[in-house]
Amino acid sequence: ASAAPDGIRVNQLGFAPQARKVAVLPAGATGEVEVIDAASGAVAWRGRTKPAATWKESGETVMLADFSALTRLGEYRIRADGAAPSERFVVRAGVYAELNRAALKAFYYNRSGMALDAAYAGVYARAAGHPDTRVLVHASAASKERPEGTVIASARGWYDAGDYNKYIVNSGISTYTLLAAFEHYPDYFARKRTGIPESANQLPDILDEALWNLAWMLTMQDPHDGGVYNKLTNQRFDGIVMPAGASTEPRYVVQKGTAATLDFAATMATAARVLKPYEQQLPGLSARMLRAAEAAWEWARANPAVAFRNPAGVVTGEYGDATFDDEFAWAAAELYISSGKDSYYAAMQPAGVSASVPQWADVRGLAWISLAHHRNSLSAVADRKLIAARVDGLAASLAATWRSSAYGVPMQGGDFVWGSNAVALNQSMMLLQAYRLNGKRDYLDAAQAGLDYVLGRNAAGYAFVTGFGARQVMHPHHRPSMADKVAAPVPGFLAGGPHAGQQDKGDCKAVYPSALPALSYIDDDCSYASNEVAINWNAPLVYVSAALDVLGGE
Ligand code: G3I
Ligand code: 9MR
Repeated sequence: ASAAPDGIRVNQLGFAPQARKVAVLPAGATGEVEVIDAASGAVAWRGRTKPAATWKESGETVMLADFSALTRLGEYRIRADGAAPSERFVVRAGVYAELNRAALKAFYYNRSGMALDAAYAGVYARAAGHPDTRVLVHASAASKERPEGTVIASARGWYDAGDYNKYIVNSGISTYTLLAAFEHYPDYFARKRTGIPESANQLPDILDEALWNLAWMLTMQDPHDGGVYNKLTNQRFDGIVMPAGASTEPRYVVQKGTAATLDFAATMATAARVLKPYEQQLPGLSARMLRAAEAAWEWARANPAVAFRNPAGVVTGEYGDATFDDEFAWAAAELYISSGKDSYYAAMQPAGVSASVPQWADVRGLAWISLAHHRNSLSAVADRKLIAARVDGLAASLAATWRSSAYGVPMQGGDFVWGSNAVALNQSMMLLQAYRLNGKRDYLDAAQAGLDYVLGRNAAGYAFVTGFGARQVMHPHHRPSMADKVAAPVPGFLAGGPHAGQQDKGDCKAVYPSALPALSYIDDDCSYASNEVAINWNAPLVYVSAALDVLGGE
């Protein structure tokens, strides 16, 4: 099935009964809309659209239909004269449970150094690649204790994306987001089994998954000084091969840096707190993580401005970031919460820290997420009013955009960057923090709109998660999906999404359908700038799908 370009757009999975439910209709449609039972054709809801408006991001003139009043469980389609009907969707509780399970399982499919057994991976079973048990210290990372060429073990971890390298900066925000999902919705994840080798143990699967990467992250810290290497990488990207078929040229740990070290500190401090109740299963680990976090913090204090640039000869992903105030704030906040030491709160200098939608290069929003979640148990130094004001302030501005958007989404202009679908979900994640604080219904509804957007209520008309929805992404830039000879891509991955910059034009022969931001997407595996997958894009999908399942009433 494929949504005609002039079709009615809707979240192709569906909605919880009490959720805000919105569809986008093309300008050619009449203002009369019907939601019909998909099987019987009976009319379940009838109403009118809002007036037409133009979304400059896609150049479309569209109308919104709000059918939230339809709460009866069922499977439906939306129709209107003058437009192709929508795809099918359902109304029921727990509507994102399978999506959430798959989004989390995607991390398993991207594990480095592990064979994926058919018992867990089905047709996506594969041999292990990149054991990383013998990795070289690169010239850029050499120290007295570890000169160039020193061999270290740095196994496990997730591949970053469609490539096979492992980057600390991007691992930090990704791992944190999974830990936060568990910290905020423990009951939801306590029961959730993703079908991984650890599913039979005493830990929730989401923690087992996070531990796979945390174990690797710990190896990326130089034990002699607390500094953390930016990445574990090939010199050049591997070809389009399965992990086991990848180049056997040496892999390196490359240059320590301030951003990587602080992201590590924040993530380890968070993990120390979240894993503390599992002392029996993980003896000593929580304390070890907190020590590692504090040692990283000390290194960053002594080396406060070491920006990362790819050293000569290394051309893989850079995740270069030269501003560190956000990483300092995030690390300080997590260390404060987990250690209870007021000095970290002071070091955060919270009055000078704004809130923004998180992404790999800007992590200050993560500090506010954690402070808001823990606000009732913080020590006296914490300014609770400030915490609430920061979280609400960001949500209010996102909700204002959502309210005035022709598409009814918080996404706009500058949000269509590389990985824009994750911008939508990180916006939702921040809106949800404000909703959890003050219960303002608009924030929940705007957060729902962000998930609706990636699941089909978008200009490209795709449900952007592999394996889900009626109009699916089939060709992500993901080496296993490209090389495995299975027609369907590995499921549960969020495609990067429309990217106004179209920064793969030189390499990708496929043609972008439009120069407009919201249409700058190609479902072709050559399009790494619009159709790659990445751990930092999947993590907010895990968070938001869980939160909306829980808050919508599973
Ligand atoms: O910071 C500049 C800004 O000053 C400028 O105005 C703007 C206009 O183009 O660009 C900004 O830089 C962008 C940067 O991200 C920071 O947002 C670059 O153009 C853009 O190319 C860059 O994209 C990153 C991309 O790697 C290329 O480096 C993506 O955020 C990042 O998600 C992506 O990550 C890759 C890894 O490197 C390798 N593994 C796969 C992964 C996903 O594609
Ligand atoms: O596969 C690489 C992808 O993971 C990166 O995000 C992207 C940008 O750094 O680069 C991809 O590799 C391409 C390389 O940059 C240029 N030659 C084609 C490669 C894709 O096959």
